[in-house]
Amino acid sequence: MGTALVYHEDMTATRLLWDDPECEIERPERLTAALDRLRQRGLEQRCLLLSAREASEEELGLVHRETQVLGKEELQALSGQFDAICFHPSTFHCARLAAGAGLQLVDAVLTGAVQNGLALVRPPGHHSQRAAANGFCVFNNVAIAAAHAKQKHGLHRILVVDWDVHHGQGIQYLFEDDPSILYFSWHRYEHGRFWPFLRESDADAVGRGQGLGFTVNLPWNQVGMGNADYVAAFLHLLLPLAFEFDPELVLVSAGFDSAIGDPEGQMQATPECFAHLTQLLQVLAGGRVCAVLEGGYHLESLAESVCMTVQTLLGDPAPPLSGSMVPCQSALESIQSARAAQAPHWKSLQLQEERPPPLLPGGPVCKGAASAPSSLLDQPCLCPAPSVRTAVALTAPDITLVLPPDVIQQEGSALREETEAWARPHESLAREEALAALGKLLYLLDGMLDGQVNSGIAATPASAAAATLDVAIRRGLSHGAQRLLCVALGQLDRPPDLAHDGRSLWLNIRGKEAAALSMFHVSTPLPAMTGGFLSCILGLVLPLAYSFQPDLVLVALGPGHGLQGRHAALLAAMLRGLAGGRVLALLEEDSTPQLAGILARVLNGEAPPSLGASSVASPEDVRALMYLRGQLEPQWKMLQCHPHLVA
Ligand code: X5A
Ligand code: ZN
Repeated sequence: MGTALVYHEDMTATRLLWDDPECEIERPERLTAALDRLRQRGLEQRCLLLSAREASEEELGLVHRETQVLGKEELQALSGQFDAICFHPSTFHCARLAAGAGLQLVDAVLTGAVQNGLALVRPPGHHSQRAAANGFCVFNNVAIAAAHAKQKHGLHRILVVDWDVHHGQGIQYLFEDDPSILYFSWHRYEHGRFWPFLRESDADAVGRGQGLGFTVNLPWNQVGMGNADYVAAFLHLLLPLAFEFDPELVLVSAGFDSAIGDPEGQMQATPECFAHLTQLLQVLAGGRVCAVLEGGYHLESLAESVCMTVQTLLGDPAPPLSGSMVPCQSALESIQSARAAQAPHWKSLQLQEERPPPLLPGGPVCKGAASAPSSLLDQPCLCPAPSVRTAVALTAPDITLVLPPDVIQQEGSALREETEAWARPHESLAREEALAALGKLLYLLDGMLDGQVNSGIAATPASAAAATLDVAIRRGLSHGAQRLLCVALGQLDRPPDLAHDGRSLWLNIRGKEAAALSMFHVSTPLPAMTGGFLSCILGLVLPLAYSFQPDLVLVALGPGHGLQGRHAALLAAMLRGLAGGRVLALLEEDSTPQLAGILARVLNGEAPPSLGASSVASPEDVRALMYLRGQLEPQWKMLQCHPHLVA
């Protein structure tokens, strides 16, 4: 449905007219550098370009008490009345354009003209308050957009994700008693020693009155937070609440001063991390994501991070994250204290916050290697952009299968002789239909391993699902995959003679018990309800996957998988964040065209349908999850959300 890019050159006009070391970083080049890079990458050309308009007095009045227009001579005097503000004669025009850009973006998304978008604006907005400019911000662009989405589009639940490195106290103040706006902010805090030095930026500020629990602060008490810390914050704090909240729209206060190189933030997250954060948000609200630029003062880092965000909004898979995925102790302390502060207000956190017994009686004990071989984790994943994003290789191409125009139905098959050689060890693959399906799968898998195709779907005959998956794993490992993640649903056993060399991680989701037979061999029951399914994905599957850092993902829906279509779509959408989106889904031959269709669209970058208000996880589901986390946390560090569990 497309991505909007909202911009107006006039927003480069406001600039510093006198010496002020605090304000000088908020420069016009921030916008031009980002835009130039978007052009260079061919990303601007793929967007629907919208020329920003000025917000009206009435629209500004949704959030602000009064606006004044001043003569130049008064500007410096006026600036002095605020914290970190330097006005320019063009400031008011720019600020009205910035607010207007946010409104246009929300209108474009909520009228269905586009699926999502980014507004590239100056001045930023999230520090601005009802009657005070603050921290380079004049009007609160995102707050105005949120109020407008409620008032003009009748929305009832809006999630605001503020990934800027500063606390958007302006947004917090404006909505602290409003349960229709869930405001999440992480920010450099250093126990209150970082600007804006507010007590109410800490984790225990959770909103007031009706809005209790709808303000979520995650203060970072150290600098240097990186990819693992940011992804852990999303998996263990933001996303559980966001799914429970079930937003109709996601607004992002998209500041990139939280990226590596920024002089304000002093953090370590690489630009690719913003592709992951964006992708993780796209599973909410049917993919209606509106990002509005806030801070970001290192031009190179800003430009790259903006490209990563736009690229992901356009549906491209996120590049793999670099560096080891181990959250630091200070990050875990912060995440834990925010979870504890929010637990009284959110069902999805309650059960998990009560520490369960460490072991289930009689459960097997993890006897894996002490840690993942670091040599394996250090190898870079080479994932050049494939020419085909998604290919579907079904045995009997189904004419009722409606696919987006850029998803291709693969006709090709691997050579007969080669297919037979791979099939030979398996009796169940001897039949003609099984061989035909295998030939198609091998052809598709080779296309993916060669880098021509990014993701795909292949069919497996019901009688040969396990054997087909076995061949796919072996073929993947012998033809270039360094680390293969296999998520197997239903009656599929781990191939018995698959090597325990750390190159494959097997996760089976199906009935019965939770067991970690080794750190590379995990099995967990399929939760019956949406709430349990979500905690399984966010609390187990994704942390394992992000820790393992695979370069190929197989998702197999085997016999009796029992997965609902919308759950399968969510799982596929989220696994697409791994391995540069190199995900192969294996479906049973008699799966419905609807299931194949929804998976194809999701693998191709479309948003999964929203799950709606979700049920709570059952106590048994939570128990299974907590047990596995206890077993596996020492090895797979992204599972951690409690600092004291680590030696
Ligand atoms: C939007 C933004 C930062 C203000 C810092 C003042 N403002 N020292 O990043
Ligand atoms: Zn900032």
